Amino acid sequence: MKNQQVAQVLNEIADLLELRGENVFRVGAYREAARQIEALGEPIGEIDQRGDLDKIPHVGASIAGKIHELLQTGHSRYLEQLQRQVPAGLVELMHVPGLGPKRARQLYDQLGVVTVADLKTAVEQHRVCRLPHFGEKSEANIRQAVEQLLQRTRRLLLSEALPMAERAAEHLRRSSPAERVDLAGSLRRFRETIGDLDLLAASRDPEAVLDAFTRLPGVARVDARGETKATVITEEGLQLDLRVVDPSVYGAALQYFTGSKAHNIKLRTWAEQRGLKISEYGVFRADTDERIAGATEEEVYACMGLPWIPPELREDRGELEAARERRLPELVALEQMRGDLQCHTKWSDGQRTIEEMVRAAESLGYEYLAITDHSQALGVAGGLSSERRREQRAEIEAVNRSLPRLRLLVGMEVDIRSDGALDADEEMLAACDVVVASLHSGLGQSREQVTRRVLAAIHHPRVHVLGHPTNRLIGRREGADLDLDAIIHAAAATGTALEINAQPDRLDLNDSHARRAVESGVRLVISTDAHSDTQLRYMRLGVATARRGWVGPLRVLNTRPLHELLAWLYDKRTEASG
Ligand code: DGT
Ligand code: CA
Ligand code: CA
Ligand code: ZN
Repeated sequence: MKNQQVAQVLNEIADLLELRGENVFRVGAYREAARQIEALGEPIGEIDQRGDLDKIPHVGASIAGKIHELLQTGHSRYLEQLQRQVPAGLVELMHVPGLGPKRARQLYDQLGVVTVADLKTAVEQHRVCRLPHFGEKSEANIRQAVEQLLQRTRRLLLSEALPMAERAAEHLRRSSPAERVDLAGSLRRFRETIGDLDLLAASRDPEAVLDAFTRLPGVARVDARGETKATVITEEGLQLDLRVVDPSVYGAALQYFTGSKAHNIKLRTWAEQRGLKISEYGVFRADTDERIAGATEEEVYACMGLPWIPPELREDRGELEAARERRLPELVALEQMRGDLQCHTKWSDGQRTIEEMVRAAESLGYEYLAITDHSQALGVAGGLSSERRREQRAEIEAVNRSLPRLRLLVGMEVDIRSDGALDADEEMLAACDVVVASLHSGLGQSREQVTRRVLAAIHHPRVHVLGHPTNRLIGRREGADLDLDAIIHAAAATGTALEINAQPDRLDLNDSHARRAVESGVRLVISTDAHSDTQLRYMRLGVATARRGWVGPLRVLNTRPLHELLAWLYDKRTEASG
C-alpha cells in the first residue's frame, strides 16, 4: 500500500469523525498524520517493518496501530466501524463538491438531509440558502454540483442494465452490417452494478453500424458521434456507448474494453516484461512494432503465454497469476443448474400459485423446486401459521402426484428471531424437505449479537441453508455486520450450506464472500428467492455472482441431480441429530 493510500484512509477517518461531530483535536490529529505521511521520503511499509511508525512526527501510538493494521491486512476495522455508524448517504453528501463534513453535518442536523437526493429536494425548495453560513450563491453552486453528481454517479443494478444492452446488441446484429456485436465493460464481467453500458462491434463499415445504433428503438437522443464511436441516451436515461473496430483487431479491442482497468494494467505490465505492447489495436513487438495478434481474445492471451480468462474473473484478484500457473478454476454455468431451492407463492408474499411456479420451473428444464414460504413471524410477508402450513403441504403433495418430471420439495424460509431461535416448532421443521433460515430484522444489532444469532441458526440441526446471509440491499441497505469468517467456519464445520441469493438487489452472498466460503470448503446453493414465475430467471444473476467468486459446479448443491440432493438433505439432518 502506498503512502498516498494510507493518507487517504486517515483523511477519510478524519472526515467521518468530523461528520459525527467529534472533538476537533481528534479530527485534527488524523489530518495532521495524513499530511505527514504524504510528505514522507520513504515507503511507509518500510518504516512499519522497522517498527518505527510512532517515530513519524504527529503519529501517536493509537494512529500508528491503525496504520500498522492497514498495512498488514489492507483494511482498517476502525474505518469500517465508523462507516457503519454514519448513514451511508451522509458520507456521499460530504463528498459533494463544496460541502465537506462540517456543512454536511449542518444540513443533516438542521434540515434532516441524509442523501444527495434529499439535498436536491432541499435546494429546489430553497431551504438551504436560509441556513447560517449558506447563501443564495452557495445554494446555486450546490444545486449544480448535485445535478452533475446524480447524473454521473447513479450506478444501475446489473439486472436493469443487462436486458437493455442485450436488446441493443441483438438489434444491431440484425439491423446493421456488423460482423460481431458484444457487451463489454462491467456488463460483460457481470459486476453487480454498472456505471455505463459499453458495446463493441466489428465492421469494415463503421458509418453504417453507427447509423443503425443511433436509430435503435428506445434511443432518446444522440449525445456524441464520431467516426468509430457514438454515445446515446435511452428513454430511461441510460448511457450507451458503442465503438466499432476493424474485424482484424476485434479481439484486442474486446479484451481492452472488457476491462477491468486493473486487470488490463497488470496485463500490460507483464507484456512489457516480455518485450510486447498491448493496446486496443493489438499485441505488438516493442522493438519492431510488428503486430503479432489482435483478431481474437484467445490470441491476445496466448501471446502472453496465458489461456483465455473468463470475463467474470478479470478483476485483478489473482486470475492472471492463476492463468499463468494453469490453475484457473472451473466455473459453474447456468446450464448446470437443476433446480431452485427458494421461492415464494401466494401462500405468503409471492404473486403466483404453486402450479404457476411449477410450470415456470418445468419450462426451465428443472428437476426440482422447493416451495419455501415465510414463517409466521414475518407478518408483513404473510407468514404461514402451522395450520396453513399443513394445508399447503397437502397441496404440494397433491401437485407432486400429478408431476411426471419435476419434484416439488416442501420447504420453508424460517425467520431467525432476534434471540437466535427459529420462528418454527420442531414439528413444522421436521415436516420440511428443506429448511432455509434467514435474517430479516434486527439488522442493527452489534456485530457480536447478530453473529451469535446467525451462528445459532447454522448450528441448528434442522437448518439446511442460510438464506441471503447478510440481508443487504444493494445501494439501499448495508447488510448486518456479520463476522463472516465465523459464519464460514461454522458452515464448514456443520455442513450447513450458504445461499447466493439471486434477487438483483441482493446478490448475497456477494462474489468475494462466496469465494471465501468455497475456499473454506463450504457448500453453496444458488437460489432465486422468486416471488413470481418470471423471477425464476434471476438464476442467471446468481450464477454470475458465483462465477465472479471463482465457484465451481461441485460446490453448488443445486447442480446435483435430484437423488443426490435428497440424499444430502436427508443426511444433513440425521447426521446433525445423530
Ligand atoms: P463501469 O462502467 O463503471 O461499470 O465500469 P467499466 O469497467 O465498464 O468501466 P468503463 O466504462 O469506464 O470502461 C470500460 C472498459 O474500458 C474498462 O473496463 C477497461 C477499459 N478502460 C477504460 N479506461 C481504461 C484505462 O485508462 N486503461 C485501461 N487499460 N483500460 C481502460
Ligand atoms: Ca462501463
Ligand atoms: Ca464506458
Ligand atoms: Zn428472505
